[in-house]
Amino acid sequence: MANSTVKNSSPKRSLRVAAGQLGPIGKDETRAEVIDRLLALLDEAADRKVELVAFPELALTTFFPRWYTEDIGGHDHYYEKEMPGPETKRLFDAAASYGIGFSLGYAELTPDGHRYNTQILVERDGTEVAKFRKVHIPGHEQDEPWRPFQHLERRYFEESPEGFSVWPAFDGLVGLATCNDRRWPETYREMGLQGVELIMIGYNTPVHYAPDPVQNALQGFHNHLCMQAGAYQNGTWVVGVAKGGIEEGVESLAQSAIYAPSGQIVAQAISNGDELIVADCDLDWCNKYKETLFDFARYRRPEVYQRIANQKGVVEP
Ligand code: ING
Repeated sequence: MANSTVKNSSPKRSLRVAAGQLGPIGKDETRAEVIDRLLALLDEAADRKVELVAFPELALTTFFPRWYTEDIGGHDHYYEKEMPGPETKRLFDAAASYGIGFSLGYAELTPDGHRYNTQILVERDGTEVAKFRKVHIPGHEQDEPWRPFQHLERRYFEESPEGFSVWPAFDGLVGLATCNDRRWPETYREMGLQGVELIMIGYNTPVHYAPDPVQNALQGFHNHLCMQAGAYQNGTWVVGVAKGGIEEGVESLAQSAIYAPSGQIVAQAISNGDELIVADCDLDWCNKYKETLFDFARYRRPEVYQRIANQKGVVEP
């Protein structure tokens, strides 16, 4: 009788992924200074043989929606008119020379005058995979002087008309979401229904939540709660990457983390500053959930979920 057991170890699709967390970016910090910080994280990623680095939301500038301007164009100097542009090209060139892919959040001003909170996804060979525009825009549209600081994203960014996509890249299926998107279960399920295996989510999250300050102490809990649930309920890896620390007087949540399809946290930042956290993500691990508990084709009941897609607000019985 054969005494050698043949392990059915088909080669794992293991991807070494990092979150490139940033500390505060001052309102007068130049893009060149910020790019130097991103390059330092990229250098460390190369040393650690990382293949894909997720950078935060609005990673090139300070979080300018905290200040009201009468003129909507008052913050236009914080937007990118092209990506890569003259200042960001250094980052793209360095990443391509290392063979490292990355996602990068920035404020986008399109040639026809649209303003989006955007992320770009770049493959290891330097080619652009996709651009994603933030879907759920939190905060308010007008100056609200009662607040210690503003959260005027709804003044300075339009909602994405495109929604959530998933792209074949990095030997798997990859998706993007931005900050407030991570709080909505629809975000993950829209990508889960496209087979997503890795979602990268950049965020800038003030600790103080003016409409209900009781939530301040729960920001870290809510941060992990959303992404652990999203990962588990859709059998996908999730990378949450912060711009944290006290930025222009506003304390922002750090606690970047990498979440397995089980919902477990497999890597977590310990600082509020520039910090690289790394995890080896076995993309085939997703199937332990996609092919069992969350076998959507077998168990989902869209015929009784019609409200989720077709109804915006609450309609009481
Ligand atoms: N920021 C915040 C976020 O959703 C916010 C807005 C802050 C919501 C605090 C709730 C509590 O993380 C962005 N940029 O969406």
